[in-house]
This record gives sequence, structure tokens and C-alpha cells, in this order.
Amino acid sequence: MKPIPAFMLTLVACILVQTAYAQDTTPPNILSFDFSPKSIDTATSFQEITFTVHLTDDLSGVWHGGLFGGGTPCQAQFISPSGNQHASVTFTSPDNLVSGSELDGIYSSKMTLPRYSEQGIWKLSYLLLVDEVNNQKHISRADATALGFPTEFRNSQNSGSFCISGSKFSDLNNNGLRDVADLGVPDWTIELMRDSNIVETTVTGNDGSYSWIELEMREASPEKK
Ligand SMILES: [Ca+2]
Ligand SMILES: [Ca+2]
Repeated sequence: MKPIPAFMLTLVACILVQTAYAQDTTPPNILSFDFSPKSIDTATSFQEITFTVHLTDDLSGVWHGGLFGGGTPCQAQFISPSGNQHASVTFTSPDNLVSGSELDGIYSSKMTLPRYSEQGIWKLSYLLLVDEVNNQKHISRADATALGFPTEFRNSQNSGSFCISGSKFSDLNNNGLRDVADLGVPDWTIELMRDSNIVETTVTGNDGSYSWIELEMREASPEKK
């Protein structure tokens, strides 16, 4: 058996000592997540959305290259209405770190949507948080919503800053009002009309509610099909 060089033994001993006293087994946390604008229109040119996030990590820091060259940056992934198109934005230092450090920092980064990107409501697929030793945390859209983060943006010619919302329900006692016993109707298609033309459609949720976000202010009214 070949003898092991002394410097290698020292190196191994150093690594063992380091890991014995400082192990990072916890992925980063996300304290805030927001983006602007929330309504764009890629019909005539590409569009950019600026994201701002506050990330923290306990020990090795938010991923900024990987201690051993591995891993992947913290990122947000969005999906188009059909599910066929994806858009992502990453958060790394030093490029996107605007204040603080990899242990507690604010990041700002742009997502670009090419011209002719699919129109409609794009939704967050997930947030991925990664630290320097590749501890990872996956945050679903439902988790992000529960954290109070925005999860949708509108890409359409109807983009603006207005919302329309309502609900479809069974008016059991026929009084024109929604009483406690009047249950919402789920999976019902609601059409947004303008000048007798259908502008967009959406589907009611489990409680019969529906909404359109980030609409341009023009005369429009929802019609129940
Ligand atoms: Ca960590
Ligand atoms: Ca009623």
C-alpha cells in the first residue's frame, strides 16, 4: 500500500474539524417576494418584470457559485396559461444582490418575456431556494400564496391596474341575494365581454368565486355562461 502524504492527512483532518463544528443542513428562507409591473403586453415587443426578494441563510449563505461548483441559483419559475411556456428569474450575488450579504440580503433581478409570449394570466410554478452547500427548499404556488406573496401577472392587451371579481351561486330561495344556504357553483365558465365580444374567459373556483386581475379600465362586464 502506498503511503498517504502528510499534507493530505492534514487537509482531511482540517475538513473533519470544520464539519464537526459547522454544518449547514438548512436551506435559505425567503422573507419577502414581489415584482413589478404585474401587467404587461408582449404583442409588440419583449417585456421585463423586475423582481425584488429578501433571502436569508443560516451559515453557508444563499447560493452564489457553490462551494464545490455545484448547485443552482435561487429562482422563481412562472408558467403560461396553456402550460407550454415557462419564464424564470434567478437571484445570485454579486450580480443581483443590492444590499446586505448572502446571509441576509435584498436581491433585485429581471425576468424577460419575449415578444409573442402567450397571452393571459401567467402563474408562479414554484420558488426554489438554494444555499451554498446545496440545501434546497421548494415553495409551491399555494405555499407562496399562504405567505402573502403575489403569484400572477397578466400578459394581454387588456393589461392595467383594475380587477373584477364576483361569484356564481345557486339562488335556492330565488331572492336574488346570496344567502348562507346558496352554495357557490365551481368549474363554471365566466366570460368577460366588451362590445358583445368575449375578451377573456375564466373558471369559477371551488366556492364559485372568479376574478380578473390587472385589467385595463374600459367598459367591460362579466357575463355568466
Ligand atoms: Ca444554509
Ligand atoms: Ca338566495
